[in-house]
Amino acid sequence: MKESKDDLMDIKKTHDIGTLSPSMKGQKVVVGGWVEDLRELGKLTFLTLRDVTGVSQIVVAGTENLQQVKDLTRQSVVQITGAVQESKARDFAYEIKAEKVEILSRAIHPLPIDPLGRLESGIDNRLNARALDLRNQKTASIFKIRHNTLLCIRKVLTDRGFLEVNTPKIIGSASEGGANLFSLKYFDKQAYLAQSPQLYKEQLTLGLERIFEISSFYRAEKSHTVRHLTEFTSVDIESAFMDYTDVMEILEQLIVSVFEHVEKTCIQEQKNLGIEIRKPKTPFDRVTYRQAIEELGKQGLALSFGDDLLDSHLRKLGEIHPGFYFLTEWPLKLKPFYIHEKEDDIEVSKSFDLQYGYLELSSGGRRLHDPVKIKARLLEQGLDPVQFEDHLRAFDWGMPPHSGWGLGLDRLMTVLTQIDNVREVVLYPRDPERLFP
Ligand code: AMO
Repeated sequence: MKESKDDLMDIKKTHDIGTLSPSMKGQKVVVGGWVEDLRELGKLTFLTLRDVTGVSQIVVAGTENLQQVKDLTRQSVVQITGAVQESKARDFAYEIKAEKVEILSRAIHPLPIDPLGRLESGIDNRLNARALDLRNQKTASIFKIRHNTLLCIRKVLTDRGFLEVNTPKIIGSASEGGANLFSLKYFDKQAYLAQSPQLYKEQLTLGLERIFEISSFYRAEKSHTVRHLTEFTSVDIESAFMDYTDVMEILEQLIVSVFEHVEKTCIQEQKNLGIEIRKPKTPFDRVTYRQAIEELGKQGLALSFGDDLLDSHLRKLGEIHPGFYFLTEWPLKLKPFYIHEKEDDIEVSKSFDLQYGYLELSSGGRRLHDPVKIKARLLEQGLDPVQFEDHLRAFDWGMPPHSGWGLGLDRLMTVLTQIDNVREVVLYPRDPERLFP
């Protein structure tokens, strides 16, 4: 069988652009990437070639090579074989003199968005062409920071003795109760998408003591805000033999470590985004719910014990406590059935939210581990204990006291990158309107 030109072509590169330097003068290299810019100057054509690691200038000369790049569109993918040489260009410390130019894939013209960002595109257009949007260095920087955040979270929790687990996302009954569940047909049965790993993570403390999960969860909420998605990423931990104040301390340390790690490892990314990531001040303020309603009362926002804090209240509290702070000890009746009461003040719960100004980043608390109490709380909240039978069984097998939290990774990313809209920090966000791409 005759091989086609494509089969014969070696598509590999010898170097990523980011590894090249002026000290490699004279060395032959094969690089590949996409053409950001293209300028004809007399008998030469200059290409600006980018790959995921960096950007370089390519000098193209000679009839055959010039013919190759003559009608080349920006963002097309090329492979260049050539030698590193000194450059006279202001922006480049070296350049590559092309010996061979291979066009691997042509980009159409015009493209749906300008990935260089010279022509500004609205967020909807950018999300509709998300893969191309990632060639924009600002957008790529967000996801490099996200990657480094995840690396750091895994390291910190592993070092603290937590084991990473994966719990099911297709479930047979509601994990937390409530109406915001997506339902789906599971062959001839009714199933749901998990809102949270809550029940599984609690059960797992029975055998594994300290666990964490980083995963997508689903909420069928028709919220059109910059902080809500229908599919979001949650970092969840659960630990046996810890109280709520212990897991708050872990959360605070984790946040500080993430900021320190990203500050050090994502220097170019911060430049690209025009931001400076700095370690937050510690310890974070700890404000009880009772203190919070007192503070709000002084600002003319009168609330009684047991009232939920609305967006307007949280915004006011955010002005009083800018940055990170814990809002603790919520009225028990405002918290889910699994949250433990304070032994010396049973209307109050052993719970907390981590706030960044008005924005809720995490919530957690000490859990009930006595099945009799859990059943009573389910009934109080109008939930049917029969629906929770599988879960409750585990509480008869020797369930240790335990605490945990769930942290919204996407919301944390908006704080780190100083970008308001959560859609910017998620590759393919899902909200009530957006199901594609
Ligand atoms: P909660 O429902 O407060 O708690 O969720 C935990 C954190 O997840 C994030 N989050 C969201 N982010 C984006 N879009 C959404 N629709 C969305 N919903 C929630 C928030 C929130 O603080 N089981 C408990 C946690 C626990 O007690 O361990 C729970 O799910 O940042």
